[in-house]
Amino acid sequence: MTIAVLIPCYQEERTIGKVVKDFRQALPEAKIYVFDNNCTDKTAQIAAAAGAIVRREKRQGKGYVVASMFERVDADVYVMVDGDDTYDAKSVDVLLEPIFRGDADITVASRLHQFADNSFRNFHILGNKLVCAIINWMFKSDINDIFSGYRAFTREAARLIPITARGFDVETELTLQALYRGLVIKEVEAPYGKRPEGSVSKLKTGSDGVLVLLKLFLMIRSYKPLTFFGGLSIALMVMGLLAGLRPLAEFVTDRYVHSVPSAVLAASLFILSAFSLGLGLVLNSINLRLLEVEKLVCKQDQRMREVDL
Ligand SMILES: Nc1nc2c(ncn2[C@@H]2O[C@H](COP(=O)(O)OP(=O)(O)O)[C@@H](O)[C@H]2O)c(=O)[nH]1
Ligand SMILES: [Mg+2]
Repeated sequence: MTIAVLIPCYQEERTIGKVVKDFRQALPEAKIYVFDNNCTDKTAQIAAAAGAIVRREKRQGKGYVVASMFERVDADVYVMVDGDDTYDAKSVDVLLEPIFRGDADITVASRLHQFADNSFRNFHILGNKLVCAIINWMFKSDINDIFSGYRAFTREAARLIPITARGFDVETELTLQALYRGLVIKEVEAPYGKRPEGSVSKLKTGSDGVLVLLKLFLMIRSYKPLTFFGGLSIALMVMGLLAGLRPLAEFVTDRYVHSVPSAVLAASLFILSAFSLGLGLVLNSINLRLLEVEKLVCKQDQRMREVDL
């Protein structure tokens, strides 16, 4: 069983040496890859000196880095972790256990149980809870920490998930894509520290928060179209009913509709509502068919590889 530790890095010279050393100690049999995302500091040199294999990704952004890590590194199990020394290398056994036992395809180290005083910045816990609540409601899942950067994947899970995120919306995408494909995600608890003095987080609360919400919105629209357009349809129908109350009452009492504009508005809203429901149904069946095709392709792919072996 080969294990690869993947560390996406942007300007982490202060901590990367220790992270590589800690993981070499915790997982002596693993290969450690540091992905240098156009660092202008000494991250790459320090990582190489500490014994990591350094690869470069020139497109700037964590999403690009994660996609390229899965494409360019081959292993049975992948461990992904930040280069900022906030995650505990010794917890890697706990993280890998459900994967080795065959209980999970992806494991996530949840940071919300054991963390230092200023591990999290304002709004980050709130944003995390909000996004988790939406996803758990949509997929009937039980995710508590969606933005954790400390994760493990089986080779199959990594192969099944196409990553289109460019930046810090990658964790949201990884989770949603996995849930959509029926992969099993298990959370384990691990301590979360704070960045040492002089080391700065690359996450920008405002713009990255908007990016995550946008990603969530776009993914719900494409992956749960019946919920999305069905919800929209219900909202339009309720508005149509409200607009139609007066014309309807007039018709019942006078056998004639005086408030024509309201009647026209109500009729238009009902048409839009039906249109939205139709769109949801069509997209939903296209999605189901696509999922079947994907499964068939995967099966074929697996058979070909077995023949090769
Ligand atoms: N911002 C940013 N981070 C990157 C990039 N490429 C890799 N990273 C790494 O992604 C990891 C997570 O970023 P970090 O700033 O720690 O985010 P936080 O853990 O949410 O504070 C770190 O190891 C970064 O070095 C990039 O292009 N931009
Ligand atoms: Mg970090």
